[in-house]
Amino acid sequence: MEYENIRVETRGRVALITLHRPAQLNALCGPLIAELNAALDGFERDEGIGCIILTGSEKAFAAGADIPEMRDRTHPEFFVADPFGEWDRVGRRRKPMIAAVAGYALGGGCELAMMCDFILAADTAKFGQPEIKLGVIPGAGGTQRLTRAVGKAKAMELCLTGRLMAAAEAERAGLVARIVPAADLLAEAWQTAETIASMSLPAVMVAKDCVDRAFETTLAEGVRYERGLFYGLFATADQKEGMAAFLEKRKPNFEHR
Ligand code: CO8
Repeated sequence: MEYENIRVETRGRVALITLHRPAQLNALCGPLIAELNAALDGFERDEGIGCIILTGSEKAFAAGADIPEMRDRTHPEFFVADPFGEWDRVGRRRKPMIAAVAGYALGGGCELAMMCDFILAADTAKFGQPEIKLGVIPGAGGTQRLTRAVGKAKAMELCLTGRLMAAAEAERAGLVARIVPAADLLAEAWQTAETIASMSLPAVMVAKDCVDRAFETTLAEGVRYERGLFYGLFATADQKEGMAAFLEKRKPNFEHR
């Protein structure tokens, strides 16, 4: 399928989606989000794909939602069209998604990165929720996901001042999993994604589901949830294969990957 606002590539069991609106620093317009969801729908259906990388350009992962597109919207238009419904779909994917972020990840760009399962950041990455400078607030989950990631003090400061946060601070605060030199970002992302895609896909999806559950529930409920799914994995051939391979000192040959 031909896309206008994204580029798509697959290598083995890994898919790479590159946001591609260079003249607008990958500003996230409605058609881009629709194309992103169309690509993700395909990769979710494709049994040959085990992990997805989402990236932007060297200068910008994404500089936010598209401001000219939003500027003249009215309340009833937003209410009826509910553009955030499409954004939410990005964050509800069941296969693992890595955000590989270089340059600006601002506003909706930061929110999109946080919808992924974790963020690998180039040392050039800059994160922020500058919507306050436009007279609005984050609208695609930023006040919630950023607060869960970095805690109230820093989230509040970023949302109230619009200050940008460099990669090192973002890593210290727990927003990003790891920082790598900008020149190595994509290679690191491919390698990490290949590692994940080489595992048993049901186990990967269950692990993702359980970690996400930690944000939705109490500790006791979350542990109970994890326990049920842990026992459930013993119904898979991949559990038998994984443990047999360890004991036979060989690499596992998972059925579902
Ligand atoms: N939307 C549309 N175009 C943009 C955006 C954007 N968010 N950001 C940058 N651009 C465009 C600029 O207008 C400019 O275009 P042109 O050359 O035609 O004037 C081009 O990209 C290059 O930008 P700059 O010249 O400004 O580049 P600089 O290197 O000087 O600055 C910055 C880079 C700091 C990233 C700067 O562009 C900037 O501050 N951008 C806006 C950042 C921002 O405020 N983001 C938040 C947007 S609101 C939001 O994300 C709410 C999310 C809720 C989801 C809504 C769903 C409907």
